[in-house]
Amino acid sequence: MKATHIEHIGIAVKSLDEAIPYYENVLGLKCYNIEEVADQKVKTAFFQIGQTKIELLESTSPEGTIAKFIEKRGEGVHHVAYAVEGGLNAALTEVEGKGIQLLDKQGRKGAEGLNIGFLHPKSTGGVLTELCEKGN
Ligand code: CMX
Repeated sequence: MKATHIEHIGIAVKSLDEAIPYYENVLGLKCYNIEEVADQKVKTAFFQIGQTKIELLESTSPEGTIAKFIEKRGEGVHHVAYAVEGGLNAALTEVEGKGIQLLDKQGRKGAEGLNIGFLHPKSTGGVLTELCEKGN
């Protein structure tokens, strides 16, 4: 398995409407996509910067992962997503074999048509880590 680049950085925010102006008016980026991922209970906003994206994450439910994260730790960086080559499911199997705890045994559909799989922050030095590949 080889990670090729940082595909995106996920940032938990209370409100997309309140967060987006900082990225557009201060950093000069452009929000090019807003997308809801129903099964993750999030609404996402994307900005491209080089090869990498910034993904803002707003919870659509008080029970959602992002709402719980903000309640416990406040707004801020939530996860780092690495693009992998050689197949996502193969990568997940390989890292599990190296003792990393998987949150997804198999890739599943995420925002922007990506196939994604999460690794538990307790086994990755405290950083919630996502592996991803372009979907078919
Ligand atoms: N980064 C680092 N550590 C985190 C974390 C994060 N994003 N979220 C939780 N933790 C820590 C907690 O602080 C806690 O640490 P302590 O035991 O030291 O207090 C530990 O992980 C377990 O946390 P928890 O609150 O008991 O467990 P949760 O029910 O909050 O689940 C996690 C945490 C990572 C397993 C869960 O958030 C998960 O499965 N995430 C993957 C899916 C996801 O994040 N979806 C939203 C984004 C979707 C998208 O990008 O489209």
